[in-house]
Amino acid sequence: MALVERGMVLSIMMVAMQISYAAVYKVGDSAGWTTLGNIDYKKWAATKNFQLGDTIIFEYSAKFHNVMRVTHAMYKSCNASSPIATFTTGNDTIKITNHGHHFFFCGVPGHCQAGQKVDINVLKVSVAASPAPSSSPSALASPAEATVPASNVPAPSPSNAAPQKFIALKMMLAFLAMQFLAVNF
Ligand SMILES: *[C@@H]1O[C@H](CO)[C@@H](O)[C@H](O)[C@H]1NC(C)=O
Ligand SMILES: *[C@@H]1O[C@H](CO)[C@@H](O)[C@H](O)[C@H]1NC(C)=O
Ligand SMILES: [Cu+2]
Repeated sequence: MALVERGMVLSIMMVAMQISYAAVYKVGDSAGWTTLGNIDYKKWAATKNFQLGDTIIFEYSAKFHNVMRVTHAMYKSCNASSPIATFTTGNDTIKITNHGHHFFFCGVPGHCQAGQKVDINVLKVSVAASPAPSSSPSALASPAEATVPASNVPAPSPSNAAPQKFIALKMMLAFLAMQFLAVNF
């Protein structure tokens, strides 16, 4: 009985911890990946706290758009001549597995210039998970990162609340499971 219980708690804990770090973000939220409506993708990204393991979804009409992952230089100049990767399904799911900047734009002529571009930046220090270590050397901005205006960060929008809350719940669950184990072992 106790063994079954322990096993159950352990598996709940493992699932909870695994899911804690995997949020799914649809670029542009309900608007998706488009040139219509002047979506501010910079603003959209600024309200998110991207983590390793998160998934980014680009949803769009494949007739009119695409997704290219590019270098910072290409991103800045909207130069689509040699992308790192190109996605064209109209429902492109990209899992983030590295820290730092991930630059994307639409490679259809004129679209990047019109603002269909987004910088997914995965910070080394998680804002949500660990409030403390801001003095670690690895957290210092590199010259490339320093060019991104840090002041241009608006208050979190309601669209940000859902995944954050979800993550908090999962972490709480993991914490409770740990407490339970500590008492029962
Ligand atoms: C785009 O990038 C390529 C390769 O990096 C370069 O040869 C080309 O001149 C660039 N085009 C523009 C318009 O800057
Ligand atoms: C896009 O793919 C995701 C899974 O990767 C799926 O949940 C979603 O329904 C798809 N959307 C469309 C419009 O096909
Ligand atoms: Cu486009």
